[in-house]
Amino acid sequence: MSDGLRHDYARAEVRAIHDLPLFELIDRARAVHLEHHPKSELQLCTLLSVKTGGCPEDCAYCPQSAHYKTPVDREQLLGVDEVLAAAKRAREVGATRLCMGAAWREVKDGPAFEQILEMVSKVKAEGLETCVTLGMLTAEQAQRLRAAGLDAYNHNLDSSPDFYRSIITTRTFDQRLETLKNVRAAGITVCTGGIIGMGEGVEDRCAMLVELAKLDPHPESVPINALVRVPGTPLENMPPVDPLDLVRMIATARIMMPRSRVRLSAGRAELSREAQLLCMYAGANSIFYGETLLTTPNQGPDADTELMRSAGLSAAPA
Ligand code: SAM
Ligand code: DTB
Ligand code: SF4
Repeated sequence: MSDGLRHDYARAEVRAIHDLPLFELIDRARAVHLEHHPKSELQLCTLLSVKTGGCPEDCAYCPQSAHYKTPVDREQLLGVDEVLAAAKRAREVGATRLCMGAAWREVKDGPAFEQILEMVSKVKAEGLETCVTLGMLTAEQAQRLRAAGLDAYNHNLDSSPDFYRSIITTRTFDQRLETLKNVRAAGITVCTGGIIGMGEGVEDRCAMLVELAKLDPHPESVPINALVRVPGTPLENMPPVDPLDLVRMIATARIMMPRSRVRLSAGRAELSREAQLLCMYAGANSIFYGETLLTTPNQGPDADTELMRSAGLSAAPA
């Protein structure tokens, strides 16, 4: 309880919150939200894939896995200048954080990692918060990222420990927790969440939230993704996520992790404006902002500016 918040939720207790009558759930989540966060602010984070495709992992949802034939081609690590140009564009359209992703299983020491460190320090110098997601990380690598100016590290638990095994076989749930431990120990803020719509049950969704809330302190950011169904991946034919399932997940996460930023993440392009706003009313106060996520389309900045204007939301300061 180092943060004075609860880390010992039982799955049944979470299920009871999750399954409340919808308005009651939203009322509770909104009350928690208003107690801990400004009521009309949205954090705008831009994603950039700095190393795309050809990943050795077999994550069943992922278009970048080398195990599946998808529309995503393998690309080299971007140069520092290309990344800086993208960072400036992101800042100009209003983003406060740049999250750079690499389709790696893990970070390997060597020239590519040195280049990532340079990207981090230069993006930071542009006045943006920096986040990277590079796969597994050792304690030493985490410390080097911190020294380069890294603010946040994204590494998702993805699903419940049980369901995880049916989605990824090439690394374990415990290895994910180990990476998060290294990130926390280095003094980098933790960004970790998961995906719904992969065929998991509500019990799995609740079990994932239990695991996220066990982290002490709670993760600073909790991305909740709806599966983006990409042709060629094993999950391409999953039914679409019911937007109200997303609202329930976000509201439950908000109640369990009151101080965390809950991010309405992938899958937003398929949501109506009203569904997005309901997610935000229920506790989401961060979005991925930009034309693309890592490899798939996102609702662009113009639509987001319009959405924020219509609801009277403002961009959260860095
Ligand atoms: N390779 C690194 C890793 O897996 O840790 C970093 C990049 S990986 C693409 C980051 C996260 O994106 C995954 O953990 C997953 O939660 C999310 N993601 C990937 N493909 C997705 C999809 N099709 N729909 C929703 N979320 C997805
Ligand atoms: C997260 O939770 N979602 C982002 C980010 N963290 C790295 C990635 C979403 C990827 C969606 C599929 C794609 O565009 O490749
Ligand atoms: Fe690789 Fe990350 Fe995609 Fe898994 S989610 S296949 S580790 S890029």
